[in-house]
Parts: sequence; C-alpha cells; structure tokens
Amino acid sequence: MTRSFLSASVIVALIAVAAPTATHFAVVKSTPSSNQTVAQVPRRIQIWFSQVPVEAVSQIKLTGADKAEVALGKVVADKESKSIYADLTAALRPGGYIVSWRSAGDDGHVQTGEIKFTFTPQKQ
Ligand SMILES: [Cu+2]
Repeated sequence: MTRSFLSASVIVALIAVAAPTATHFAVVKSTPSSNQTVAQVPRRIQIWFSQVPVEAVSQIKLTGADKAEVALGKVVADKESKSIYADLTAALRPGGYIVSWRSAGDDGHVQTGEIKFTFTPQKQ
C-alpha cells in the first residue's frame, strides 16, 4: 500500500464519518443571537433549529454572570417554526448572560449548547 493510497483512504473514511453530522440537529438562529448586546430585556428566549425539536427533552436555562439562574416560563417546542422558547418574566440586571439549551431532533440524540448575550440598558 502506498502512502498516497493510505492517506486517500483515511480522507474517505473521515468524510464517511463527518457526513451524517452535516444533517444533524443544529441551531439555525436565536433571539437573542449569539454574542448579541441587547439594550432592552428580551421578552422571550427563542432558538430555531434545523429539525423539529422534541419537546419532552427540551430545556432552556438562563444564568447570569453570578451563576444565578433567572426564572423563565414553561419551555415550549413549536413544530411549525422548529423552535423552542421560554418567556422571561423576571427583570434583568445589566451584564452578561448565558442561555443553556437542551433538545433533540429526528434521531432523538440529545444535543446541548450555549448562547451568550449581554444586556446593556440604554442610558436615558
Ligand atoms: Cu444524532
């Protein structure tokens, strides 16, 4: 076996492994968006995915810079828009926040991720 044949085989194998990931359950967009600075408290945290999210395993958690969890309303999975969302009922202090989400798509594999945003109220 020549070296070039071997590396070609390795590349083919890597593509074969990587291919299913391309169609995997993934975040399409969110509000707030990743690394966004918002001037007003968002009324709702919403994350859109590439597949219909499974409500039973869907979670949204919001934590502040002090690691304190911010209360959110019930997490809803919307089939039509392929999104999950939760309404924000509490007031936010200015600062950095992390949205931690958990959900699954067609193959049922639970995925997790984080979306960071910053709340900087506009000075009056
Ligand atoms: Cu999967």
